[in-house]
Parts: sequence; structure tokens; C-alpha cells
Amino acid sequence: MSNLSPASLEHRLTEEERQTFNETGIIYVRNALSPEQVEQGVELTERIHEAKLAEGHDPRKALFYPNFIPDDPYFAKLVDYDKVLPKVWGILGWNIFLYHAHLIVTPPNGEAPNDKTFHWHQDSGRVNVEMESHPRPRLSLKVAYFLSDTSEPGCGNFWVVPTSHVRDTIDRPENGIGQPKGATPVLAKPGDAVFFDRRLWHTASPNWSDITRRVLFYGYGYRWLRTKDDMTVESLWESCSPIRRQLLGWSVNANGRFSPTDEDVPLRMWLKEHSPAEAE
Ligand SMILES: O=C(O)CCC(=O)C(=O)O
Repeated sequence: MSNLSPASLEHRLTEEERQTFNETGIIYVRNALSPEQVEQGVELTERIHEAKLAEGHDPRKALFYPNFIPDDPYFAKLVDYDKVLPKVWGILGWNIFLYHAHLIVTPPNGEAPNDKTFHWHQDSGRVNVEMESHPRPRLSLKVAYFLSDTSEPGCGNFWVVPTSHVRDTIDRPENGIGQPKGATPVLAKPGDAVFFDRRLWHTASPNWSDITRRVLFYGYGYRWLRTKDDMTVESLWESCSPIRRQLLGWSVNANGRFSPTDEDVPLRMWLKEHSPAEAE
């Protein structure tokens, strides 16, 4: 039930990270997870993947599995992970919650590498069509925890176009071959956490290696956003700390998402005590 430790403040966003994130839309936090955490994450994602295969999921296809937080306390612990959360609030502020979480297991697809254009997108679907502003508003970010080695291209890497978060469109090759200008694979080792702005043009890619790729995605956004998957996490509220409960969507009432009282946002109360400049 305990809240964050003040020691977590050593992981606050640095000015260099802030600048990099603002300019490029992405930052890397190397070794955010210990080898033991990675091992446990691999075991859990393996178990989920196997259960889905038993239900008939195609072994060559990537498994997109949302709403995984209630599946194991390991996943809930990462919601307010002390090496990561301070950087999330450093970017978005304190009126935040986990609006979406999904894990992806990408097995080797057994095909020869090719140069087909990947499925480039910004996050949030209709938000990108229906909000009339340019550049589009940030609103949310995702933290991707890599559990497998994608430090070489071709391993089902996450791909991005750095600096594209302030662009409303990107030019995809017209013949469906090749990637947009500036596209690059994210090279991450097991345990690395990669933060990306929801507006950053990004995509999954095929896994031509012989290693199954595993990544956990945690999406944080403002409390007035709706969840983007079922997020059936209410049963966790009673047993978790006030800050984790905030991040898992608890609120005194609906208005508390727009005009929060102190009770709505224990994260802000904690910051008032431990890092007042960030509680504004
Ligand atoms: O699996 C990937 O690398 C891409 C994930 C993705 O596109 C997303 O989280 O929006």
C-alpha cells in the first residue's frame, strides 16, 4: 500500500532528456529493468502467448494483447515504476493515468526479409482527425519495455521517424516499397525502456530473426482522456497505493478528472511534499 519512495526522484527527467524528447519525440532509458525483471517478464508473456496459441492464435502472427495489467502483480508494479514514472510526470505533469496498455509478442515469421512499407501511424485514431490544431497535441506517450533483444535490425523492431511528432502526415513510398525518409529501427536490448510521443510516426515491423520479440507498452495520458482498451483494473484499486490507484483510473467523481481536488491526484500531493516545483 506504500507510495513512491523519495529516492525515485533521482530518476527525474533530465534537461537533456526533456530537450531530446521535445525535439525528436523519443528517449531511451537503458537498463530500466533488471535482468531478473526481464526474466520474469519473459516468463509471463510466454505464458500468455502459449494460452493464446492454445486458443488458436496463429503461431506465425504477432500477438497484440491489451488489458494485461490485471493478469499479474508484476504488470501492476510497473505502472508506478520508480525508474520510469518520474520521467512520465516530467513530460506530462501530474494529472495523468494509464489510459492504455498492451503487450506484443512477435514470433519469427519464417519469411525472407523484404522491403515492403510497414504500417506507419500516429497513436490515438480519430483524435488525429477530429482535433483541429497544428501541430497535433501531445496528450499521451507510451513507454515500451523491451524484454527481448532487438539491438539489430530485422528482429521485429519498433521503427520510428524521429522528429516526425510535429508533422500531421508523412510521405509513404507510393509503390509500397521502402520506408519513409528518416525512418529508423529502434535498437533496444532486454531491459531498455523507450519513451515515445503518441504523435511520433511509428510502426511495428516483421520479425525475420529467429528470436521471439516481446515488448510491454504502457500508455500514459491526461485523466480526462478515455481508456483505449477495457482496462478492467478496478479490482486492484483497494489494495494499491494512492498514487498507483490514481494511475489506474480512480477518481472521486467524473469532474475530478477535469478539475481535480487534492484527493483525486495523490501524485500531485506527493510532489508538493517531495518536489514542489513539479506540483504546479
Ligand atoms: O509492436 C510495435 O513495435 C509497434 C507498437 C505500436 O505501433 C503501438 O504501440 O502503437
